[in-house]
Amino acid sequence: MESKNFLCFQCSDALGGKGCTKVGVCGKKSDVAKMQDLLIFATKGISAVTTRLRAEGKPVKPHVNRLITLNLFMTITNANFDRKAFIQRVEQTLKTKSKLLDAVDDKKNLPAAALWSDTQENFDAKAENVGILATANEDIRSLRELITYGLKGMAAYLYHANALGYDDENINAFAQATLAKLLDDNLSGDDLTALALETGKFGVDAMALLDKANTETYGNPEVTKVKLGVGKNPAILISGHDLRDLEQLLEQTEGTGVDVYTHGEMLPAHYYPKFKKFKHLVGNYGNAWHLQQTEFEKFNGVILLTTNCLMPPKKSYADKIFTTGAVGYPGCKRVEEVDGKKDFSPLIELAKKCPPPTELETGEIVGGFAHEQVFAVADKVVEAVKSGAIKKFVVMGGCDGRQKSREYYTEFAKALPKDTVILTAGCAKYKYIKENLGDIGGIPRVLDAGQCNDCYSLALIALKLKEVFGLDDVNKLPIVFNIGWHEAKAVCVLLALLYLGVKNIHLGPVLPAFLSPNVTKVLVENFGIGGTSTVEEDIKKMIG
Ligand code: SF4
Ligand code: SF3
Repeated sequence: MESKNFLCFQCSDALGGKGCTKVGVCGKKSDVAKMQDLLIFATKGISAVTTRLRAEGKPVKPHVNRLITLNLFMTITNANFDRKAFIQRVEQTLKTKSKLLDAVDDKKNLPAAALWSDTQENFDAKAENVGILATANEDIRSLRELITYGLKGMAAYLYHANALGYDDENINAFAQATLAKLLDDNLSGDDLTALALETGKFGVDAMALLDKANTETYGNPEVTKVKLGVGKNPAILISGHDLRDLEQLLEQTEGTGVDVYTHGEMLPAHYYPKFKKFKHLVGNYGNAWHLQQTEFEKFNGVILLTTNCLMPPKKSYADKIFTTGAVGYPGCKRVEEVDGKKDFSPLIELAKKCPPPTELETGEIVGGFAHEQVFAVADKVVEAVKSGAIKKFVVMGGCDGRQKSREYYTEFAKALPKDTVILTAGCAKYKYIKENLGDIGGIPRVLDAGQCNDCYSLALIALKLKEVFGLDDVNKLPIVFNIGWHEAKAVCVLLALLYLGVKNIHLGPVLPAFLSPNVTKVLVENFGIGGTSTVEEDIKKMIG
């Protein structure tokens, strides 16, 4: 097995603000990191083939699109730590690609990755040459990675839409054509910058597709109080972003005496009308992903990880962890989909033997302020702005993370003047949603729209306000953006916001390690992107 160094700098935990090289801060080992690099290379290769097929007027089948989508999703931060799973994906990708190649009429000028085929024995050697450092120019490398992470985030959202039966050929075709372009050494920095913005456009489309899939399947989110305490039954904790998994789990646990709790990014499921009918969906347990090693231990029951963020499980609860979809961890049990269905009975049987959860906290939190719910009270909001009761909206969506410096977001939220309203989505909210920040004439000061993909809702709300106030530019609204980021989904959201014309976004707690000084300069000069400093300075700068 390989033990040489690698380079990964795709998340906010990148070691020393530069990148992980021996073992990931996330726990990713070098032999896994290398198979992820190889899978991305193979995925670019098959994408070059599908792009050629489309150019020849030949349709690409859904199973091929889905293979590409899942490959991208699996390599996202804190999703999959299972080397074997990546090896299998590379093999499957090569096999599928070889069949597709037979259908290509004109194989001239296809990139080497499109023609690459190999046996498992050589995978490690091949992986050495196809990682991030294979691109020598640091600015081109930076832009290629920025786009790749945007595409990974987009793939995550597309995957969830697919799970509900929704798909979009334009998004698939764009993602694959873009992956193929990342192999093209003729593309300049300007070409890649334009491609990054276009990735933002398709990021918006992917989030819109998922929004449509979620709301048409589960109804429009409603303002909801979610319980934080626990009941007396044994239980299953479901984490991640996959609502279809939750739906199947709730159907299968109904009447079994096993309760279900949400964790992390699954919290917003409570806001959807369709999930409210399940009385055994008790509440939300714990906080954002980075506290899972202590909180999962106290849960006592079974835990299902449907997407990132998974931390390497502690021995005390590893035997109760199940993974599914893009997530994986060596030694942990898995639930696979068979004919569109997942069988959660092994989880239910195990849960029945477990003690009920240990209570971490009591009380409740309020959320469900997605676009339709906010539009319904738009008059009230506009009135509050016109009367001066609300002076500013502060978008604080994105991710939470393990760095101590992220306490900044709690302190920032608490220090905001009482006439400001926080708009949030994603697990970033855990830094302040339990702080009882009060309300303004009945409008809570923290409006949670949902998961990170529901940043789409925040964008729609901003565009609606622009329309209501008769403004020609979203940047003229009394809205500031102070976003916490951690992983690729937040990169997709960031590119989406840039595409929508939002300027002066503050990004913290650190700027991405994958941005080279020159690329950072472009983002600062053209979009006013900046980092964060101290709470006092930032309040002064952003609120005035
Ligand atoms: Fe490091 Fe983040 Fe990459 Fe893990 S995903 S190896 S923490 S940069
Ligand atoms: Fe959180 Fe991982 Fe990004 Fe969906 S669960 S926002 S960090």
